[in-house]
Parts: sequence; structure tokens; C-alpha cells
Amino acid sequence: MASIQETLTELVPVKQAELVALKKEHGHKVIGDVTVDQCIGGGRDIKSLFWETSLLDAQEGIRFRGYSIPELQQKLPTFKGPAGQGEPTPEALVWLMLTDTIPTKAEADSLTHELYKRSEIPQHVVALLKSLPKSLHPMSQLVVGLMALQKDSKFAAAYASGVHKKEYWKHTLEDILDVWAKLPELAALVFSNTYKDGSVGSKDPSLDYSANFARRLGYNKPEFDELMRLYLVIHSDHEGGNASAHTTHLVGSTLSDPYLSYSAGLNALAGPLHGLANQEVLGWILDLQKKFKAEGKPVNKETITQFAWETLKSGKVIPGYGHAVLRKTDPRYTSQREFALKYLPDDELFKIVGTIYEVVPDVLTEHGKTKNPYPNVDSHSGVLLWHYGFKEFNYYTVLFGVSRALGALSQVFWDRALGMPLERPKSVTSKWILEHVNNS
Ligand code: FAM
Repeated sequence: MASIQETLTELVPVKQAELVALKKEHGHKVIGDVTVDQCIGGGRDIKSLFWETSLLDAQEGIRFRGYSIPELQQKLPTFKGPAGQGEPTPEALVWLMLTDTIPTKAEADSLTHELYKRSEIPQHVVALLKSLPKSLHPMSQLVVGLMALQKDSKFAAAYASGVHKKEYWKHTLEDILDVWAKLPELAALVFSNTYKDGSVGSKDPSLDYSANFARRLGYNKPEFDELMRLYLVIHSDHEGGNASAHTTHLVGSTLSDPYLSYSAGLNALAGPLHGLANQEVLGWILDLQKKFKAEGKPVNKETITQFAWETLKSGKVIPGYGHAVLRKTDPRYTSQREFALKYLPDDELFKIVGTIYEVVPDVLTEHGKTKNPYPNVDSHSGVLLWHYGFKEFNYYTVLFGVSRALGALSQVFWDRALGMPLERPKSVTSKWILEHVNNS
């Protein structure tokens, strides 16, 4: 069986030739126009990014290399064996995102092994993390840890020694495998530094990436391992325009190595309109519960509607609802709901999430601003973690950060393998726009 490195060594020249042919045959053709609204409106729908690992449809949601989430669940190998014996593993998804092929169980397992081998964290990084104040947000701690690991970047070392540009992708792949392997370790250290005594649970070479991450965080239940697999798969990639993926790609385009590029992506993910929304959702639900308990009222459709309006009237967003591109319920929300129906149908917070779903789309529609009144991925993830006793919700975005590395860095691999150039779109001033529209 070929390793991931051997498989990619065969594939890279094929994909390079395909891109050359695409440019030669179709390079001059138009795929979109840009309006003034789009230019001053965050670039929505402008087709100007190249992203191979996944594609988002506004109505249907995300597809990874052409496969929807339910299709991944039917086709990708699981921890126990072939597809269908539980949730797919993130290692299997990574193989698919990198190679454009569904892996066999043996191929996915080889990647598990490869990542396990590389997972050790140097002592200077452990000491650095332990020196950080517990009050520093876990996302900031994760970035500090990843930046400190950059000392060992194989790409940066190869570049400094004058390696030929045709070889960049090999050193980039080395770094990407290292970052994927070490991120859960860093994340577990951040967790322990923030909420425990600084020590982490032990890992086990017979387990997969997700179960080992769960053990490092102190969780031992196979059901929680399944949740971790689902979580790491569905948060991994959401095409290229979202802020964390785009930032990683942009910074990588300067030939910053994968440590530097993904640290930048994590900083984008840490914003409340992006990945931090998952902690905001949990906070919103707990505030809602607390308020109505204090007032002696039940949490039901009426009180949730009242709370939603209070949020909107105080000039805040309802976290976990709306999306820049999607215009329907996020399939990542649906897959988490299905998990909850299977494993925790009677959970109190899960029921509240269900009731929120029954009323908030109508409230947002009546409010009349948001283009998409439906829930996104963040509106469900927190209650699943909470159910298993994972209540440190300021930490939730770190889990998202471990997952998003899988997609964003799979694309960075192809960016270097395909020789993608420095990203540098054109900006214009308001004066330029006025002159342009008046003269056309
Ligand atoms: N609650 C209240 N107002 C909302 C809203 C929500 N959930 N979603 C959108 N709006 C408002 C938005 O703030 C904007 O208002 P202004 O005109 O006053 O600026 C208006 O509706 C139009 O926005 P839009 O075009 O529908 O959405 P955008 O593309 O500008 O923004 C989001 C997209 C995701 C930033 C926005 O829906 C939001 O703030 N949602 C809540 C935060 C959240 O859940 N973020 C996580 C997104 C997630 F998928 C992820 O990245 N992990």
C-alpha cells in the first residue's frame, strides 16, 4: 500500500498538468462580474478564489471533493472498519481532501499512524504554555503555542537553504503533517493549563486521532469519541472564502510556512462572527435559561421568542443563526441534530436548541435584516459537548481550530504543489468608484 507521501508524489504532476491545460484552454473566459455592492459588501459571491478541497452551494451546503456530509458518512472508513460502522474518521476525510480519492481503511489507518508518530511537543513549548495566564483566551494560547512550534518548520529551513521552488510542496507537506499531528496535543495542553493542573491524559497508539484527542482532554467514553470524529469532520472545511480558510491561504501565498499561515487563520477563527460563535451560542442559551428561571417562567416558544427580540433590540446578533453564503439550514447543523437524536434525545439543552430552531427563523424573518434566518454549524455543537460534561465553553472554538486546520492546510498543500502565486486582488477608493460609474 502506498503512503500518503507516495500517493501525492504520483498525483502532483497529474494535477499540475491539468491546471496548465485548464489555464491554456479556458484562461481568458469570464466567470463573473463585480458590482459596487459586492466591492463594498465583503466580496460576497465574487468568484476570485481557487479552492480544490470543498465547494459550498447556498441551498445545499458543503461538499467535500464532491461528497455531501451524508455521503461521507456512507463512504468513508470509520475507526472500527469500513464505512457504516460509526462516524467517518477525520484522517479518512483528510486523505480524500488531499488525494481526491476515497481511502481504504488501510490508507486511512496509515495516516492515523503517521500523525501519531509526529505528535510529540517540544519541552520549550510545553513550558511556554504553562507560563501563560489562565485568563488568556484559549484561542490566543493555541496561537502562541503554534507560533512557538514554527521554530521547527521544515519548509522555512528548506527555503533558507535555497531549495528549488519545484520542491516546495514536499517540505510544505512535512510541515502540514506535523501541524495536524501536534495541534490536538497543543489544544490539550491549553485545556489543562486553563482549567486543570497542567497535565494531560495519556495517548494510545491503537486509537485514532479523535479518540486520542479525547483522551488527552480527559474523556474516555466511546460515544464521546464518535462525537469528536463527527465534530472534526464537519468543521474541517467550508470552501475558501470563509475568514479562517481565506486568511490561511492568503498568508501562505507569501510563502509563509504552514505554522505561520495557520496561526493567522486561527486568529480569524477567533472572531465572534466566525468560530467564536460556538461559545457565544452556549452563553446565549445559558443566559436565557438563567433569566427565565429567575423570573419563575418556563423556557418555551414564547419566552425564547421574547429573549430573541430582546437580543435584536439591544443591537446584538443571535449567535448560531445566519450565514454569509448559505441560504438554508446548514447540513452541519442537521448532522449534529441527528447525532443528538441518536445519543441524547432527552437532553434538556438539546430540547431547547430544537425549540430555538422552531421560533428563531420566524423572528429573524420578521426582523427583516438577515438574508439567511436559519441555523449554522455553531448553533448545535456546544450542547453536544455540554451533554458529555464538557462545560468549559470558552474553549469550544479551540476544537473548531483543530478541525479547520485539516481543510485549510490541505488546500495550502495544493497551493504549493500547483505553484499558486502571491494573492493580491485590486482595491479601489470610493472616489475611483464614483469616477468609474460616472464614466461608464
Ligand atoms: N442575528 C441578528 N442579525 C443578523 C444575524 C443574526 N443571527 N445574521 C445577520 N444579521 C444581520 C447582519 O448583522 C446585517 O445587519 P446590518 O445590515 O445592520 O449590518 C444584516 O442582517 C444582513 O446580514 P447578512 O447579509 O444576512 O449576513 P452577513 O453575510 O453580513 O453576515 C454572519 C453573516 C454569519 C456574520 C451573520 O449572519 C451573523 O452575525 N450571525 C451570527 C454570528 C454567527 O453565528 N456566526 C457564525 C457563522 C458560522 F457559520 C461560522 O463562521 N462559524
